Amino acid sequence: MGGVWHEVWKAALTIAFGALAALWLAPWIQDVLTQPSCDDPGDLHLVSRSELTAAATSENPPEQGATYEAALAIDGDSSTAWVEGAADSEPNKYGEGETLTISLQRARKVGLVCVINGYTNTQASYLHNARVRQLLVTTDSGSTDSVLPEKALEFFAGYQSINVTEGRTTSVVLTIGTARAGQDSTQEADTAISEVEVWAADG
Ligand SMILES: [Ca+2]
Ligand SMILES: [Ca+2]
Repeated sequence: MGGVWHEVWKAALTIAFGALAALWLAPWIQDVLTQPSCDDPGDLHLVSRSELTAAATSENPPEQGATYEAALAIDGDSSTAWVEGAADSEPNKYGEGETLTISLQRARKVGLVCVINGYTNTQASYLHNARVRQLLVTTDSGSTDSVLPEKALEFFAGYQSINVTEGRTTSVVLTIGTARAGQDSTQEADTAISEVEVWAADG
C-alpha cells in the first residue's frame, strides 16, 4: 500500500514540477521562436539614416520634376524611390542585374533588412511602375535570395522583410533578380524600391 502512494506522489510531483518549469521557460521559448520581423524587430536597432549612404549601378533620369536617385531609397520617405535606369528593352527590360548598394558607416551585425517595394508615392504610381519579385542580398557575411510576395493593395506602401545572411557587414547590396511588371495599361518597365531599412543586433 505504501509503495503505491509513493508512486502516486512521485507522479504528482513530476507533473507539478514539469508545469512550473514550462511556465518559467515559456517567455524564453517564445522569445527564441519569435523571429524579428518588419512589424516587430524585437531587440534589433534601426541603423540611423545618417549612418547610411546609397549608390546604384543605374538611376532613371528625372521626369516631370521627380528624381529617382539611389539616396531616395534611404530618405525615410515612402513617396520617393530609387528607380533603376537600365534600357527598357530585352533582355533586362526590368533592370534585372541592376544593384542598389547601401553602405554603413561602420560594420554592424545586421539581422534584418526591410524594404518598401515598388514606387509607393501613390497607389496609382505603385500600379504604374514595376517592382521587385526576387532579390539577391549580398553582405560581407554572404549572399542570399529573397522573394518579395505581392502586397495586398491596401498595404501597397508597407514594409516587407528580405532574407539576409546574419553577421557583421559594412554594406547591403540588393541585386534585382526578377521583377513584376506594372499593372495598368500604360505601365513602365522601370523597377522601383521606395525605402530600405537596415536593422542591427549591435547598437
Ligand atoms: Ca524614399
Ligand atoms: Ca528601366
